[in-house]
Amino acid sequence: MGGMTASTGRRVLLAAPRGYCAGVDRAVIAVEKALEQYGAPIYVRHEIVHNKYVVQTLEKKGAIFVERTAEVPEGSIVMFSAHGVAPVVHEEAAAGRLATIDATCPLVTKVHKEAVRFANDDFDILLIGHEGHEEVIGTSGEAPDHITLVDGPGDVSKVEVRDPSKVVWLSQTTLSVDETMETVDALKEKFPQLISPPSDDICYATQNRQLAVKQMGEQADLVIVVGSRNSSNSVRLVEVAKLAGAREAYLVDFADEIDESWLEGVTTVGVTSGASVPEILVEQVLEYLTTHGFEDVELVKAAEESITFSLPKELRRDLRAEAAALVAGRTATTPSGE
Ligand code: 0K2
Ligand code: SF4
Repeated sequence: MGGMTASTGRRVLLAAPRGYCAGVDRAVIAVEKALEQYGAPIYVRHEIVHNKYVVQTLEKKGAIFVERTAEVPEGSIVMFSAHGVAPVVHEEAAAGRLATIDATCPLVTKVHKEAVRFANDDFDILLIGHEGHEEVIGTSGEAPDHITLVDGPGDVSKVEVRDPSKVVWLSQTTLSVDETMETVDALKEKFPQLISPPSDDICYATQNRQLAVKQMGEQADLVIVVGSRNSSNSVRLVEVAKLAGAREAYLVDFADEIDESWLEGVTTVGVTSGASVPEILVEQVLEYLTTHGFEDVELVKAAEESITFSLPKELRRDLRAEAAALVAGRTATTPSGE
């Protein structure tokens, strides 16, 4: 409360849950553990999670981020990001004599397995997701001949299938729940026999963060979402906040990106963060708001989360020895060193 001074009525609504999900926590710890166990450098194919601060911090500790497997020197250790990879990437790594650590979120792996199973049953799979997003590239790679990408309701009219009685939809894990349901409704209208995934593909963390920001958006004049531009789940939080009624919603990587003008005429500010965002970045935003007269913080709690995942199994092996053996194997079979 404002103490002796008159209350300005200015307040912050802080979303719960927000920030790290179980898959991100696991992936970030996996990079740190790999650096401790095997020493730098550890190569990571694609940003381990889509967050600038996380990537910069891990780079300082000796992680090297690359976009293509071919950029990783032979005999190195490479980690795959939380978003998952297509099977062909595992093949590339084996061909390049790389020891691999797979930090794909188990909930992404679950969608990969669904794709494989429906493809084996010869279904046409309509994968709802954002074109070009790393996760969608990985999932599609499991069954490229069976999967058609559907990027929102606008894509439905052009979707074609071989047999409308054998169609299933699957999705990226980090989509807007409401927009996905719109897409599904449109698909069902076109293909009445469309089958739904055996369990939710949009993960618990994505759903819960959207629930919280929805509640917040109903009450807030302004919503600040901490997260990076390329983070699908973070960008969705901005959209959901606006649809829920927030006058404005902005995405920031860091507190210093907040423009003072955003606060003009604002009494209630909502704050949340994407699933790839460390809490320290949220704390910095709250500090900024405190110094601008927003001292009262109320929690808007939409769900309780307790799920955790164990670390990638490869971290229990000696990967430097494996990488050395892979290179030795190559030397033995191709003595000319071509
Ligand atoms: O939301 P995105 O899928 O773009 O990814 P991140 O911001 O890295 O969040 C973690 C989710 C990773 C996989 O689902
Ligand atoms: Fe896994 Fe969901 Fe987190 Fe993605 S957002 S890493 S699917 S828990």
